Amino acid sequence: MSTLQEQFNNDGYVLLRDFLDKDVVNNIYTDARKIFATQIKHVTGKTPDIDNRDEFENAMFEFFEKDFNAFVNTGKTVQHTFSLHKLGLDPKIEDILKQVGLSSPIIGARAAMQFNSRFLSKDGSKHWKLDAHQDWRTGQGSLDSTVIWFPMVDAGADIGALQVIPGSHKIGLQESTTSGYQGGITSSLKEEDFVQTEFKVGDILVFSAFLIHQSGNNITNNIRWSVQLRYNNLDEPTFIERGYPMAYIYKPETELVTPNFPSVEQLKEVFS
Ligand SMILES: O=C(O)CCC(=O)C(=O)O
Repeated sequence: MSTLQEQFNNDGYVLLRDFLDKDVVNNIYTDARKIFATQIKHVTGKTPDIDNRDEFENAMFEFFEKDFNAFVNTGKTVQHTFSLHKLGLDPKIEDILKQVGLSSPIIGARAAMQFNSRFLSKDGSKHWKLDAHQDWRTGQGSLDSTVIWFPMVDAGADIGALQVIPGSHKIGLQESTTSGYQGGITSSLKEEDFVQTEFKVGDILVFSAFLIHQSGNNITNNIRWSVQLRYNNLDEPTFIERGYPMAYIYKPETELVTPNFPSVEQLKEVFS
């Protein structure tokens, strides 16, 4: 067994330094900011420089305050960029999954992105950070289901990089308030058991879906932009026995999002 796999099996995670090309990470980050910039202009009339971090993020906060619905939908739209999904399928990613034991990796859930800041939460709600949880509860895939997490900006304790409990992937599935994203483990956990991870752009955290982890506390005025990739192993016997369950549900809206839209004229214009 390789040292990497031994470390992964023991601790439930490995933090790989300088693993991703910084340009690849930056493209995903840039695509997301450009999408937000379009709606920021539409909603606030401003055109902040996406490379001026404070200026751009202040405009994000203003957008959030002015049109929450458009902000939420834009937040969903940035989850669908080619750059993000290409990375999720990158041979380097496939290779590292194989190195930690997923002989036949398959996507467990859509690649996802988060932009965490207390300024992007309503009325002091904690939606911008996740309590201690195990991702397996949301994915319910193979027992060796694995998550890759990385920030798109340098991230340490101050900006709330992930905190993990080493070895906690072996203590079983813990009781939780719900299985949704906001569910938290109900048993008492000791704060001192959590290890604070720290990242430079390009570093990635690869962890077992059973590893107990939580968002750090972003006390800065900046947004902590991050990516999460989730995989299962098609060869894992209990996954096969359980009929390859797929606990993620994607479904369309039942009602028209924009009533009485589009008009025939608008369609004619598009296809003229
Ligand atoms: O990025 C975060 O703060 C939390 C992410 C996380 O825990 C997860 O995606 O499972």
